[in-house]
Amino acid sequence: LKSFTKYLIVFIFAVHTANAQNPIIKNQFTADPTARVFGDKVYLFPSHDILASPGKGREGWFVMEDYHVFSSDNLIKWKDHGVIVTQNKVPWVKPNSYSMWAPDAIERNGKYYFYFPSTPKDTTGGKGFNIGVAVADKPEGPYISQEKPIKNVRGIDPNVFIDKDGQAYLYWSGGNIYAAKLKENMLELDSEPVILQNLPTKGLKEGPYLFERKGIYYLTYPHVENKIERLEYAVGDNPLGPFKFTGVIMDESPTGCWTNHHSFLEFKNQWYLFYHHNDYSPSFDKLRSTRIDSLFFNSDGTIQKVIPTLR
Ligand code: FUB
Repeated sequence: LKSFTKYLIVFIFAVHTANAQNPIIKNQFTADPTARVFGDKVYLFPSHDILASPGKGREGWFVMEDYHVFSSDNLIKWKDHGVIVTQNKVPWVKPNSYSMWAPDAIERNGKYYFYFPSTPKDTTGGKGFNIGVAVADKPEGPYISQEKPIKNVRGIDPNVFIDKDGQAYLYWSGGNIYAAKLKENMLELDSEPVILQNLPTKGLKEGPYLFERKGIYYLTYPHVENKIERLEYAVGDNPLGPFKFTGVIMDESPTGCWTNHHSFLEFKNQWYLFYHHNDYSPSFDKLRSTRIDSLFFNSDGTIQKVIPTLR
């Protein structure tokens, strides 16, 4: 009986530990996760949900003032390197606008480029969001923000991709999914923005993420048909498409978190899907937490649907 009890305790702990891995950051809310491998570690660049309070953001809406970066060498233990960019220190961001939405980051020639959307002080180009860049010599910073946002880009949710030939692309959303080439300096567009074609004509509000595997370019995005986002993908044979709708990566949350925002990562020969859910805030879906699940491809390159383990 004694050894059975011991076995039971070990079993319960093992099950608890396995389940306890999601959400992965437990001491603060983290949404819109982009993860990148830099050196031998994974760096996580999420956005940072906080609760509105008097004078701080809009009640019932997204409230986000800064970004942290986290790193891990095993995807289980994460180190918080602290705040890397904060709204009131970015020259072009409207002070106290609490709209530091979904970011992305990439390395080029030994520099780290952090892309983030926010609402600008200067609204002569119209209302809405711009996308800015902050640059660092190390993934954990310090990051120095550019004086102005990227010219000719209006919208949210930047995603950056560097192709095998060295050409970099910026993707973002604003009703449709847009893309343009980036110059070698990673700070300016090198082509006119285009709307990516053959995608759903409605419900493509945000969160594009493009990656390449074995010559297939995967354009992945949340698609909302009935209030809650479903992760889908389309494939093409070059970074600007045309793309062909191919399938669903993750169904709508059954527990009602409206947004889902994701990125893909290959680390130590395994692919992962990073995404978010409101695990720690079941009754308010704008306080979200980062989750990870393993992801598998079929031999024809199609993606197997990821079933999250939601409570
Ligand atoms: O986090 C704020 C917004 O919600 C993001 O920019 C979208 O992708 C959605 O997750």
